[in-house]
Amino acid sequence: MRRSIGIALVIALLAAACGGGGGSGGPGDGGSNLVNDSNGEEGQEGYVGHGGATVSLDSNTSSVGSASVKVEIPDAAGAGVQVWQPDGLTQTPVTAGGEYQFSADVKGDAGKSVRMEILWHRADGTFLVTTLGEIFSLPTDDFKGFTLAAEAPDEAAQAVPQIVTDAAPGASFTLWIDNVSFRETSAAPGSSVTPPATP
Ligand SMILES: [Ca+2]
Repeated sequence: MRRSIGIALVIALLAAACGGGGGSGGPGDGGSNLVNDSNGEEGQEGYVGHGGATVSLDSNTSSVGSASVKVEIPDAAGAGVQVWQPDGLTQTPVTAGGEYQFSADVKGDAGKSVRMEILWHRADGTFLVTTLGEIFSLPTDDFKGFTLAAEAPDEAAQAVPQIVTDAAPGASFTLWIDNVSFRETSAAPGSSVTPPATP
């Protein structure tokens, strides 16, 4: 418990530090992090390998804290890591019309092409549509922050953010992900705004 409070505080401080402009900022971080914000420090709960990828905790590499989530990705299109609630079975609730932002620090052991995506689903779990981010090459020296922002489409009630290959990469490779957040930055018109977490 003490530890998660400490981590939440660090995130709040980082958000405050980024708020002054520069950086990849955008309109602000808005509401609290809706997904596992353990940053791979205590486990990889909620991080699910997709398309044959396997997920583990790596305490030798990190952008925040001392560990990150290591994703070993096979030579396959659409393979990578999905971010679910910590049980690994529950999607993250969203409100149609709200603005959402998925951000993460990412690194690879090869400059392979990947992309951030958000899979939107209805309340009954049926699939609606995918928001596709820009394809980018993984940085191999240091972690770099990437962000995908999108409005939750009509009927959307839950979402799964993911980072996956756009095409078969030609060889298996490793991706590390840390400092992950998925938050509502602006509520749908007519609904109440999620207040930022108070320190
Ligand atoms: Ca970490």
